[in-house]
Amino acid sequence: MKLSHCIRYLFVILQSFNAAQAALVGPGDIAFTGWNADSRDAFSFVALTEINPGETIIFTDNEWDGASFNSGEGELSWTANSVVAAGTVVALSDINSSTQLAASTGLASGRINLNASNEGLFALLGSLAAPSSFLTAFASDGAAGFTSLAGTGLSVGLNAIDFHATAAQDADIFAYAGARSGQFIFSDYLAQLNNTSNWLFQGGSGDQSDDGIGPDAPFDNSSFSLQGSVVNVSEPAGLSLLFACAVAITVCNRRLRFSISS
Ligand SMILES: [Ca+2]
Ligand SMILES: [Ca+2]
Ligand SMILES: [Ca+2]
Repeated sequence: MKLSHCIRYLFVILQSFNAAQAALVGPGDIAFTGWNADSRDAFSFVALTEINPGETIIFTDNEWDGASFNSGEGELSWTANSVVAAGTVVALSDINSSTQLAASTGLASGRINLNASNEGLFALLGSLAAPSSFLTAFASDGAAGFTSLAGTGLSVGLNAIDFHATAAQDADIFAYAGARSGQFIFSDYLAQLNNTSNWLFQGGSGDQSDDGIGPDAPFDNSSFSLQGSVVNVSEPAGLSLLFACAVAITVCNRRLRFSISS
């Protein structure tokens, strides 16, 4: 085997590895960064893994009872139409208007009218009738918002956020105000993103989303970044990559030696 073939072989392995890793899989792959139930409803989320073109996230404010969603509220789908890099914040505005709904990147359709109290918002893969995996969830007031997280694989504080029994319970607008830099891997932002003390909020009668007092909409959509230039690779994936490269180098090395000696 020629050296150029070896290099190409390694490159294909690395490409395959990247393609296999960059996809929405489950809890913690995204996290909410903004939520507004006043006036022009909106929410935003950060991609904590790369999202491929064609991947779709379903959002709903229906309640989950541990096995299925009830009905009567809204559903919205968002589909990436280009690669969305990890760390990107995606903003969906005017979600309570199917005609004015807009996404900062990707394509959105549907409608969700967020309640100013006792509301929840789920993000999932698959469909409402048959979710294949939940990504995250937001509740302005615990069980009154989620109903239940049973069977979702989500945990409050880890990959879901709940403002029940905090000063922000049943507020109308919430915005993440924590750090967006300083972590070595994107998943290390989950604890900060799902910690209610890192959020600004406002509530009350009238519109607090456009009163000049933080938080206001639109939200801060600046990207999250990593410390230094460390590649975002999870531990099992990193070990797999290391093993694949070691095998490839061994094979190439043996074939090169065979080529030279023969
Ligand atoms: Ca609801
Ligand atoms: Ca209000
Ligand atoms: Ca405000």
